[in-house]
Amino acid sequence: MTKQILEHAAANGLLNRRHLLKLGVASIGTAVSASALGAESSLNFSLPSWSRQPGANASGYGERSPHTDFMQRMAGTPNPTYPGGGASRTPLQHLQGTITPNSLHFERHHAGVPAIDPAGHTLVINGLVRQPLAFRYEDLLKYPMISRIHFLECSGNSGALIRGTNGGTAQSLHGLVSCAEWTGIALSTLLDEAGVAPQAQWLAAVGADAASMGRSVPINKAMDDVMVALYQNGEPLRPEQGYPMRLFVPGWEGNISVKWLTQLKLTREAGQFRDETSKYTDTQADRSSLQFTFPMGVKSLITSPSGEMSLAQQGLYQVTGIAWSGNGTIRRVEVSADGGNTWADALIESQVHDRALTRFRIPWQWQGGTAVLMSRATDSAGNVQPTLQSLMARQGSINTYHNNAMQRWAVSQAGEISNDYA
Ligand SMILES: Nc1nc2c(c(=O)[nH]1)N[C@H]1C(S)=C(S)[C@@H](COP(=O)(O)O)O[C@H]1N2
Ligand SMILES: [Mo]
Repeated sequence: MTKQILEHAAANGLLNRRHLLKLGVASIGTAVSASALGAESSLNFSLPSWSRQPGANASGYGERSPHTDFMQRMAGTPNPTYPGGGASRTPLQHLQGTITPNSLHFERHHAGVPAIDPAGHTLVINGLVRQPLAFRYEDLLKYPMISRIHFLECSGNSGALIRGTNGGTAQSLHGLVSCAEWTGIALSTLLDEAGVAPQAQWLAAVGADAASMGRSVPINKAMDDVMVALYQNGEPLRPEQGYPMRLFVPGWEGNISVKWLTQLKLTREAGQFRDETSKYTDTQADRSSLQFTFPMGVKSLITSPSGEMSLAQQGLYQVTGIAWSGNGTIRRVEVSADGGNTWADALIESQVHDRALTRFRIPWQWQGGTAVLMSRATDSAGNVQPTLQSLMARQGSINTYHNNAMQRWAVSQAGEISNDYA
């Protein structure tokens, strides 16, 4: 056994599938031997309290176990000069799989969450169309719907790394990404009904929140795979995610998926909204700005072990994380435990969906020394996740949007894990 453990797939303890199978789960579980369950101790075996009486009754709407209440979104402190403005972040380090529970989906609001009564909400399609249309929520429910599993990521996610932040967790540094099954109406269905005029090149999407947040979507994308989403993981959208309806623009920066959607206006030119001029533009080192950087780059992140966790003892750990790309599926994730000197292929352990979170895992034998854990994803278009240095060499340090660089997690001699800003 020891011999196999030491035959590493890469330097510093990463193990491949063969080693994993040989190690088995016996090395983690508490061994239960015949002697431990001898005649006397089995007589003393007592039922836990929850097994001795009936539990709670069935309920109308489920609650999680109180033992998991520590899994919370991390919301910033409210700012009186920016009422309702802010974000909350998904606790990536506590989650497994690829779907974010609705209650833990990240939030980004520019003027808080409007309390919309669907009976009083309207979606209007106007501008360069043959026939302007207005839909009530009830009308939209009658259309055929599609369901797609996609990530949503704010382009400001991970921006702290470019600002040179020390410390932090997977959640505080990278928690502005989540993934859900979105169900709604293909936007092309509604646009075809309105009849898009040939001159229409853009679609201005506006929300019903007090920010009247608007974004411009190129008509080709709008007709391709954009949807008016009504459901999130099978239930109506949460108010935080845009109830009763939002635009959902697969693979593109989160800001363009306009929540509380109330207007779609077809136009010749882009609307030049605040959030595509003064915000969400990528200012380069020479102070020129790139406008409309839409797809989110290929990215991955080790979620466990990760920042501010500690390794209690030497031995086997499951290094696990998420990978995603706005340009297709995840083809490969490599993991390094020595800061990028050597790499081993991680196992892809979830279904691989287009522009969705994908779960990777690789066993790692920590032998007590210092280590730097990092992951590197490659997508189906052949894009490879960059290092932070190469990303900053390319885009400078003024722009903190669209950071898809690799995260380095340093492991100290004592097993403490921290954000290694290097
Ligand atoms: N109407 C409206 N739409 C909006 C926003 C907003 O504040 N108002 N925030 C945007 C931003 S910046 C992001 S990243 C996503 C976040 O979606 P979520 O809160 O469902 O995670 O919604 C976008 N759509
Ligand atoms: Mo965002």
